[in-house]
Parts: sequence; structure tokens; C-alpha cells
Amino acid sequence: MNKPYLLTVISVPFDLGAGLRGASLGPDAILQAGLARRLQQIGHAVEAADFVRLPLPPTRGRKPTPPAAPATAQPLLPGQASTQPDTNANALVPPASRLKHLDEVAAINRELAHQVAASAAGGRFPLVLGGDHSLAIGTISGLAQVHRRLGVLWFDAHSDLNTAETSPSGNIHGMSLSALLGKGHERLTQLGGAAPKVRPEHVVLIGLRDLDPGEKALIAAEGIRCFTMHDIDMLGMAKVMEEAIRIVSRDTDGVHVSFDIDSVDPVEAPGTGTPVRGGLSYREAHLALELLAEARIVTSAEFVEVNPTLESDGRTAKLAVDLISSLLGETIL
Ligand code: 6HN
Ligand code: MN
Ligand code: MN
Ligand code: MN
Repeated sequence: MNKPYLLTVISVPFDLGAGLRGASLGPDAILQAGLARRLQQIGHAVEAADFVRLPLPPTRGRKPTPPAAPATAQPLLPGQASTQPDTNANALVPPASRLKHLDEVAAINRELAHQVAASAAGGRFPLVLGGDHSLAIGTISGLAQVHRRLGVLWFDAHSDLNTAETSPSGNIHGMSLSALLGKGHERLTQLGGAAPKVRPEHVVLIGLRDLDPGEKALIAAEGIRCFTMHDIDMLGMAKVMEEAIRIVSRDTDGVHVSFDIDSVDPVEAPGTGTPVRGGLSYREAHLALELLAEARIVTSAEFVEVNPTLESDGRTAKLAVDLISSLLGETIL
């Protein structure tokens, strides 16, 4: 193996950025699937002190999800006005109210940014275990305090480029990358430092297959490089990574891997809240991370959206351990 990393493994049991609860159990599932042992086998000297677990912010609230319809609801007669809330009413309320759990998301990400910045400033490799993908706001805002020109490889079925105005859900995990590019609510864009945290020319998205209209518009307007599943089918993952590595390492002083487990096909990664068919195969995902390890450019990483409540056999947490191991230098021979 190459030089061992001085890792800081930061567990963030937080899921209020997602529409479904359960990703808060991801960090423990990944640790229980044997992450520490695998890191040691690769040759990284991880000690108990290198494992950090973020306390949840005191403002954390878990409002129970309202039932879809009251049990007493009667079918409407023709011409009768609905007493149900109009879902389109969202379009009329101020944007901040369309950001679900904004206070909690901002609080946990401020703390995460602080932890990540401290680790990176000490020359260590921050490895964040999520939690939902809203945590990228904290991770990358922390990294931006240390790396002036950070390259970001964003593996995801989605682009997470919505804003309150374009989001179909109000879930902040679908708005994290736009916030980091300086688009969206100022409590997210200004978190842990001035916007933007990354420049569009230093970002590459890989594995895309489910984009909302506003996200497509932002990709076009900012000229963000995307390798969709179609591109991966056509070019092959080796070629895609050759180009992606070139882009994120050109004129940058660090490279972060933000890995949403839903980039992988649901056959391999069923334990995630927003699965989309037609994703990366087990080997495509591994090859991408193996090539990054060989290129020796990666300075930090996060693995997010593992939701162990959505499966019974723990295969998605185990997959995360396998993928982290590949990124950190595990080889077949
Ligand atoms: N994720 N585009 C959808 C939304 O609600 O904005 C899905 C977002 C998924 C976010 O997987 O990190
Ligand atoms: Mn995501
Ligand atoms: Mn996703
Ligand atoms: Mn969609």
C-alpha cells in the first residue's frame, strides 16, 4: 500500500435532510459491518481516538410525519371544495418554509464543518459517515476552510442541485451541491464561510439518472461536468474516471469524494431512501474508487444515504465498507 492515511472517521447520525427517517443509523451500520478492521488490514493505523461521533444539535426535533389522509376523509363529490391542504400551496409560501428542518440541518452542518476543518487543517484525511446527503454542506464547507480550490467528485443517482424554488420535495439533501456552489438559501450557502465553497469547473458528477427540471437548468447554466449512466454505458467507467480525475485535479489543492450510496444500483444497494434503477454495478463503483486510489489525489471523503431500516440483510452497509476500502487503497492482489 501507499503511505497510510491519518484518518479521522466522523460519524454523523443525522437524517432530517432526507424525506425518510433511517439514514441516521447508517454510521453505526457501517462501523458494525467491520470498517475499523478493514482499515487496519489495509495498513491504516486507526485508533479509538480517530473515531469521532457528532452529538446531535439540541434543537433537533422529529416532527412525526402526518398521515397521508385522515381516516375520516370522505371522497369528494363533484364540485365540492377540498378540505385537504393543497399541495400546490407550497408554491405561494416564502422559500425558507420549503426547506424542511432548516434549523436542524444548519446546526448539524455547522458542527460538522468545524470537525472536518480541524481534521483537514491537521493534515489528516476526514472520512465522514452519514447520515443523509445534506451533510455534504458541512463536510465541504469545512474543507473549504483549508482548501482554497477544492475539487469534488460527486457520485449520485441525483445531482442535489435543487434550491427551495426548484425542489419538488423541500428535502435539503436534494439541495446540498447547489448550496455549495453558492445557490440557494443563505443559511446554507454562507454556512462555515463565504459562498461559494467550490467552483463549478472543479466539480464532476458521476452516475446521474434522475434529475429535476431546475437541476438540468443549473447544470447547463453553470457548465457543470456530468457523467450520466448513459455516458458510463457508452464510454466505460475507466475512461470516465480518466477524464473526471483530470478535471478535479486541474488547478485544485485537494480532492473530495462525496459518495451517495444510491449511485450504485438498487440490486446492490437497496438500503437507501431514494433508490433509482439503472445504477452503477458493484464493479463499476469499485473500479471508480480503485482508480482514484491509484491516482493518489483524494484528500477527504464522505459516504452517505445508507439507510439500514430499508433492508434486512445489511448488504448496503457492507457495500459501503467495501467501497471505502477500495478508495483507501485495498487492492485485489
Ligand atoms: N439525495 N431530486 C429529488 C429531490 O427531492 O430534490 C431527490 C433528491 C435525493 C437527494 O439522494 O441525496
Ligand atoms: Mn445525494
Ligand atoms: Mn442520491
Ligand atoms: Mn425525481
